[in-house]
Amino acid sequence: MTSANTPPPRGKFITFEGGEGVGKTTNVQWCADWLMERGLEVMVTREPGGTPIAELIRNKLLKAHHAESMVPMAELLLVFAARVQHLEAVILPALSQGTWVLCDRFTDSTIAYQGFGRGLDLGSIETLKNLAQGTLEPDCTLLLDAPVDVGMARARGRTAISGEDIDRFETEQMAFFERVRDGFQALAATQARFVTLDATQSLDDIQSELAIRLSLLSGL
Ligand code: Z5A
Repeated sequence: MTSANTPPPRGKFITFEGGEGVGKTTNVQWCADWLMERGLEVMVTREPGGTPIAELIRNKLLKAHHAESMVPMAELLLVFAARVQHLEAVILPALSQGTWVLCDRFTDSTIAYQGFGRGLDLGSIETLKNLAQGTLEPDCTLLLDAPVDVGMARARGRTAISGEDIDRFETEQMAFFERVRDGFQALAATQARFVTLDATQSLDDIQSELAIRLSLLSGL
């Protein structure tokens, strides 16, 4: 129990990563429900986005099909501009109040998409990462991994049902998404905070694995 003067223990920062259509959004919400049912304060957010300003940047990055093509460095800087706003206005205050923050994509997506996908220099991305987030890293990163065609078919199926327009990234070629998947796998191979889940499994099977992970992280 915490007294009136003792700050609550910092919340945990969990990120969900992977290619298009692998089930991030579905499973972020499932995890939030699992934790809230056990009495924890939880916030679900996403990148790019998560604040009004960062959502405006998201719109420029994803939805707007510009008359000129966006150069990769402009894309990279916009992603980090949105992230700094999101961190300062939403993520850091929530963590310091003891809220668990579940974030649909974070900086690993930048390394995978702008680094491996677009071919931007990984050292420059690391410099921007240090500038934006200092020593902050997720407590755990859940990587949902599936062959590109599996995720793509699921995402296209969802778009067909909802009638949403496809976004700027969805117009990329298969080879781009293969490089992105390689990027996530390379990160997962070198960093202990990653847990890789086989996203071709049924949702029931994935969520059984997620429950084990959440239980370990929360002690519940
Ligand atoms: N981006 C970037 O370039 N750099 C950055 O730093 C960041 C992002 C942070 C954001 O898109 C885009 O921004 C993204 C990278 C770029 N572009 N792409 N591609 P986003 O995150 O908003 O959208 P997305 O990655 O394309 O995700 P998505 O299409 O929303 O997919 P998802 O969230 O991973 O999946 P889902 O919506 O939960 O599931 C898709 C469908 O599959 C749905 O109908 C589910 O019911 C179904 N599903 C999910 N799991 C299963 C299983 N296991 N079995 C069967 N069916 C399933």
